[in-house]
Amino acid sequence: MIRNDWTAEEIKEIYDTPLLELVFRAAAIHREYNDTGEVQVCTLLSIKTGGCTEDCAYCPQAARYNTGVNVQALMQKDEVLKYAQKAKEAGSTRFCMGAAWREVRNNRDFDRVLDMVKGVNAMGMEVCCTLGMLTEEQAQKLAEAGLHAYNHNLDTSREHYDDIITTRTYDDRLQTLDNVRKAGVTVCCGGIIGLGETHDDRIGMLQTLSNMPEHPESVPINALVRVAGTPLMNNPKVDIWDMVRMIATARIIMPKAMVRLSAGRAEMSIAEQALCFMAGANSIFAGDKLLTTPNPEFEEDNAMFALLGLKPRVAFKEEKEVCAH
Ligand code: SAM
Ligand code: DTB
Ligand code: SF4
Repeated sequence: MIRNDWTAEEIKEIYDTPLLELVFRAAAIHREYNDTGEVQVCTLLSIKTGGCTEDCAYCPQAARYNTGVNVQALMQKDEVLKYAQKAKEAGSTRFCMGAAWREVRNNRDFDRVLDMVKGVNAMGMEVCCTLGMLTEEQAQKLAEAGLHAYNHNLDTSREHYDDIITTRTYDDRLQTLDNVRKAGVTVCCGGIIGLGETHDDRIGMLQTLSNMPEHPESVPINALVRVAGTPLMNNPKVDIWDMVRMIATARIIMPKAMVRLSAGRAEMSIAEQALCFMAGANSIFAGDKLLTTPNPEFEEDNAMFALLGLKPRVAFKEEKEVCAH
């Protein structure tokens, strides 16, 4: 049963379950709702990098921190499509384009992004974008261009949010997510752990996600990648058990969502990642770079899939199943 009325107490009880029991429960629910043998492989591309006006304390692309990220203007469409083709050939079924923007503006850059979306969609991949805040009209234009998903993370709880970002509000984020929904684009929304949040903050974020009128189809769980020059560079490394708890809890309360083991894999062993898959994660980002930070090599991930007997998930699986019925 899919629920949208989880209380914080209920989520806390799940999150605090003894670890092996929690993993067992999450694995059982995962098996009931999803094909546990498959993991979706996605590729990220930073189409506009660095120089961002915002002050997100974790982010290497904020102009105000000295992180050594090279500023790069919006890429050309043809170049982006070449990357998308390579990603497809390497087995990715979802291609996500990220821009270091506060928000989308109605200008030629946006028109170029719409062309990129059309191009990637025509290649038969699920196309996703993460471009900052969006109006309903902009979301509609992206939908018309063939956008499958829009990523916009809550990042943390409402209570902890102001310690991480001051240049836009939690409600701004929820408004963008609402605009995406209204345009009929699927929602990709999750957060980051390791920002100095409490366990209750994590539970609060999961509650906001799971109590949306419709669960996000995709929930990325990121472990903070600590980048020199950002205010959070000296935060402690995320404990793998916290990552496992987060993934398992997300899986139990949002059984059908794609739970994505997102940033942080470069610092995880295969055994640790296997625990995350056991706990219900069913997607990764492949390729040696996320947006600006390192990610495991393609060959390493191939070897991991072979070792664990995982197979990559096909594109548009949900839609195909609906059509078949
Ligand atoms: N500028 C747009 C925005 O903020 O919505 C899109 C790109 S932004 C880089 C996308 C997401 O990447 C952020 O919301 C955050 O969750 C994640 N992210 C950024 N830096 C990260 C880091 N150092 N570690 C983990 N996740 C990070
Ligand atoms: C998400 O939740 N994680 C991805 C994707 N959505 C856009 C981004 C992770 C970025 C990590 C830092 C970097 O590489 O710049
Ligand atoms: Fe800019 Fe997005 Fe980074 Fe925040 S997370 S600084 S909005 S690129």
